[in-house]
Amino acid sequence: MKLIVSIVQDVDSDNLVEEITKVGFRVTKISSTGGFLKSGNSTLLSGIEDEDVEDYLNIIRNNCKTREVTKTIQTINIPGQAMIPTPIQVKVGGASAFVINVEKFKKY
Ligand code: 2BA
Repeated sequence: MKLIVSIVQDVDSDNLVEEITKVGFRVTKISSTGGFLKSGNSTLLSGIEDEDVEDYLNIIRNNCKTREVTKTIQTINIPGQAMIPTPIQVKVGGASAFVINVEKFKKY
């Protein structure tokens, strides 16, 4: 069994959970925050049998879109000068998925 931890954009998460559960996989959704943008995203946890991993990853691939967002960073050109807010475009991935070996899975 594998534990698949995937970080997805909030806007894709409801539909993704729907598609994951529709075919019988189980999922837990956790609200999370990206360290770079400091904005909300969603982390999904699923325990998946080895032979189903590719099917599960395909569902993620088909339901998460890459989008561009604007982030304002503070830049300074000369020491002692005021900080200048500078907008930059950041491409946020459809999903970042980690597939982790599960040593043991028990339900009580
Ligand atoms: P954030 O950390 O808020 O990052 C959002 C997007 O900002 C990233 O998209 C990436 O395109 C960009 N980015 C991140 N750090 C950067 C940096 N130091 N310089 C320039 N651009 C940077 P994604 O790579 O698609 O990541 C989306 C979210 O997935 C991340 O949100 C984070 O919450 C999570 N994530 C991605 N890779 C991760 C990893 N290796 N470990 C843990 N969480 C990860």
